[in-house]
Amino acid sequence: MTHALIVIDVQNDFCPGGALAVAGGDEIVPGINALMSEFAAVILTQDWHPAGHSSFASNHAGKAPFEVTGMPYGPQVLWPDHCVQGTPGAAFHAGLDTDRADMIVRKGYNPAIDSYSAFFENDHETPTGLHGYLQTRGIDRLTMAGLATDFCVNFSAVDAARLGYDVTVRTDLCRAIDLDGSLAAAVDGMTAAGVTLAG
Ligand code: VGL
Ligand code: ZN
Repeated sequence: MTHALIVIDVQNDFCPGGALAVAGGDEIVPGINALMSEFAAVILTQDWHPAGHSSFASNHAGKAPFEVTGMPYGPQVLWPDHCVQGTPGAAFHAGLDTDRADMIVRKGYNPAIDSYSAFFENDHETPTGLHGYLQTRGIDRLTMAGLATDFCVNFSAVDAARLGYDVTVRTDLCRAIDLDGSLAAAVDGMTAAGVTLAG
C-alpha cells in the first residue's frame, strides 16, 4: 500500500489569534512536521475562500457567526470571515514544513458552496480533484491530521473511507471547534464509516 499524509487546513485563521481560532490549533504543528518523513507522499489542504463567501455570517443579514442556515445543498454553519484568499489568515502556520508537500489542495473557492472535505464540496458531489490525484499516484492508504477535527478533518476522513481508502486520523495531531456536540458526533460518524482513530 502507498501511504500518504494529508494535512488539513493548518492555517493562521484556525490557530490562536486567527479569525476562527481553534483552541490549541498551533500545538499540533511540530508533531505533524515530525510525521512527514514517514510517508511516501505529503499533501496539504488550504481553506481558500473568496471575500464575501456564502459560508460567512457577514453575508447573511440578521445572522451571527456559529448560527446554522439552510443552503440549497443542506444546513450550513455560518462562520466568521476566515481564510480569505491571499490574506495572512489564509496562509499556512509559519511553523508548518510546507517544503515537504507534493501537492496543495485548495477548497472553498466556489462562492456559493462551502467545502469542508478535501474530496468534495458540501453538496457532496462536486469533486476537488484530490481523488483523481491520489488514484493516479497509486495511493490507497491515508493518515490525516490538522484542523478542525469535527469539520474539515471529519468530512475528509469520512469521504475518503467511502471512496475506499484505508483511513487513519491522528486525533492527537488534530484540534476541534466543538460546537453543540460536533466533536462527539464527528467521532461517532468517523467510527461508523470505518475510519481508524489513533493517537
Ligand atoms: C473549517 C469551518 C470553516 C475547517 C473550515 O478547516 O475545519 N471549519 N472552514
Ligand atoms: Zn472555511
